Amino acid sequence: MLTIYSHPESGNSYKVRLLLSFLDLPHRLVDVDLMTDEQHQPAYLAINPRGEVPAMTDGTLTLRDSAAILVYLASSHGAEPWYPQRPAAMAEITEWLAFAASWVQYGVFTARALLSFGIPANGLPPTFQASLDEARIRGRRSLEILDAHLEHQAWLTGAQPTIADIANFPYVALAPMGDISLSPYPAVEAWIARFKALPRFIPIDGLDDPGYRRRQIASGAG
Ligand SMILES: N[C@@H](CCC(=O)N[C@@H](CS)C(=O)NCC(=O)O)C(=O)O
Repeated sequence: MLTIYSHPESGNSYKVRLLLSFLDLPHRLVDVDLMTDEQHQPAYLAINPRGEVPAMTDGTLTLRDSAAILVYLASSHGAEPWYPQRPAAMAEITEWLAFAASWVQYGVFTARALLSFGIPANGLPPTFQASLDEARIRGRRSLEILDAHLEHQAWLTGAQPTIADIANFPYVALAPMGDISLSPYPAVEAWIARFKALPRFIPIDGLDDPGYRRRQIASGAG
C-alpha cells in the first residue's frame, strides 16, 4: 500500500497530498507530529534519517523528499499532464523543482516557519531576526522572478500545470504567513487563483487566513 508520512501544516507534505488528490490515488496517510518532535524519534528516523516530512513507502521503495515523491507518483501514474516524459519538458520541470527546493524553501518557506511557527527551520542558527530578514529578501526576490516568468504564460513550464507548479504553489501561496504580501506580484496572484481552481484542488490552513498561527501563538495555544 502506498503510504505517505505527512503533517497537516507542512507545505512540503501538502505538495504530495495535492498530487495524490489530482491523480485520485488511493493511499494511507500517516501523520508525523512535528509539534512534539516525532520526526526526530527513532521510529520515524528509521524511515527518514533526515527527520523531515514528507516521506513515502511503496512496497520496498522509500523516498524522503517531496520532489522525488512527485516525480515517482506522476511518472508511475500516467505521466501526462503532470510530468511529460520528453527530455526538454523534464529538464524544465527539474529547473522549477530545484527552484522550489532552494529559492522558495530558503525564502518564503523560512519566513513562514520563523514567523508563524517560531522555529529556526532546516538547521538555520537561532538568530531569529537576521534569519527572518534574510528569508524575506530571498522570498521577495523569488516572487519577482516568478512574477516575471508568469507574466506571459499560465503555468511554470507552459500551457499545462505540471509537478513544477505543484512544487512551487504551497509556500508561494502561503507567503503572507511569513508577512510577505503577494499584492506586488499580480502574475503570481493570478497563477495562485488558477491553481486553486484546478479540479480536485484541496486547501491547506493559512491560504485564506494567513494570520491563524500567529493568533494561536499570541493566545498561548501555539
Ligand atoms: N527537501 C525536503 C524538505 C522537507 C521539509 O522541509 N520538511 C519540514 C516540514 S515542511 C520538516 O519536516 N521539518 C522538520 C524539522 O526540520 O525538524 C522536501 O522537499 O521534502
